[in-house]
Amino acid sequence: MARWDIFCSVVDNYGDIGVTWRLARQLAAEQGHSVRLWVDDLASFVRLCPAASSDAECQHWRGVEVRRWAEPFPIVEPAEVVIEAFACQLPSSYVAAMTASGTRRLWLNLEYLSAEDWVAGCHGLPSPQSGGLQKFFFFPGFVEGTGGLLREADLLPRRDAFQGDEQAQQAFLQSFGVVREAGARLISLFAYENPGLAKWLDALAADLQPTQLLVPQGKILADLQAWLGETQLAPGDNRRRGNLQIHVLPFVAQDDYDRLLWCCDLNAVRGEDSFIRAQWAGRPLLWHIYPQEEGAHWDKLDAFMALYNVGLMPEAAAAQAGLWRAWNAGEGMETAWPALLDTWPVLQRHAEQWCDQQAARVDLATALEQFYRNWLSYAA
Ligand code: TRH
Repeated sequence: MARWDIFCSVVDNYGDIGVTWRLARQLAAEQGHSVRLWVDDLASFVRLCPAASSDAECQHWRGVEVRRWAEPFPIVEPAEVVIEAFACQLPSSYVAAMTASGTRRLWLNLEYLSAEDWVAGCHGLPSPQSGGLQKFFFFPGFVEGTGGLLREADLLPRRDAFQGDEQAQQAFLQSFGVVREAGARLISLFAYENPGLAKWLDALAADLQPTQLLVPQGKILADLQAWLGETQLAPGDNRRRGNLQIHVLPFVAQDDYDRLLWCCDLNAVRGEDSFIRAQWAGRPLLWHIYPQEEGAHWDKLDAFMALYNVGLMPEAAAAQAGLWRAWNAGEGMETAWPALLDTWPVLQRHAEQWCDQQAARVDLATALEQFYRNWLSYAA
């Protein structure tokens, strides 16, 4: 067992805390490490872990010590392994303590996820720091030579049990006031603001097959309200337009969000962490990528689609690419959506195969552990 410190600065949204909280729990539960998670915005943490406090200096959840990261930074002994998530700046007093201790410590920068080719070449590279310290870049990824994806050891067995248990799914949905209608397709919707939503909802409302759309509270609600001609949708609200039924959900606890994805036939997800969780659901997905300056996100989107589409029939690959491109461009999906439905069974099978293929790879927490062990033996 070693002591690990993970530093999380919440830049925007929930991805930073979502990833680090998940990683912290897994390192503690599966690798037996003593993990401290330093968070500069506990309010965001509370959204994912509602039982937590938004102002406690120190609290313990799921085997992790969660510490408020504020200035002045307290005097603490640095851990043996230090992770700065997404290039956040470690407190200068903490770095000074690492230098002064005279003990070698593994310092890692956990990077954002990308399927681009250059990632494998940069994963694990050292970066010398002042004071004789060394930092390593750790890149998650989908291919050999990267750090893998976050996946708890029991995730897929738990998913299988839940997906195989109709009653458990019904009870879960009913806890949000949702009753699944026979023959209805279930879609979850988590996305950034998107002007393309209206046309998609038009298409769903006019579709022969009924749809139930489950929308946790978030940025997309304003576009949904505009389409409905309303101003104040709240969790628990249900609306019907044609063959489309809309259910507004609260922002659910992180573990419940997995269950929501497991219930649905298609999951519209965004950013990084929900995007990965939708892949582990083994169901088709629609990704709203986090928009970057100068359109840098389009390269990331294309890189992922190129990987994901390997082995997929060309018609299905084109349909999926058409839908994802339209959604991310904020365009109407009135042609892309029916084209996707035409290849639906193929996309369903492919989502399962992709999930199995990714699950055969080493997960990110295990890859970090292996990196640490190699580093230790190299040091010895
Ligand atoms: O919130 P995000 O848009 O976060 C983003 C991305 O990480 C992006 O890459 C980053 O650059 C930017 O933040 C700063 O999307 P993401 O990554 O999917 O994180 C959402 C988290 O919220 C994820 O852990 C799932 C969780 N979640 C819940 O726990 N309950 C919910 O009801 C919903 C909808 C999400």
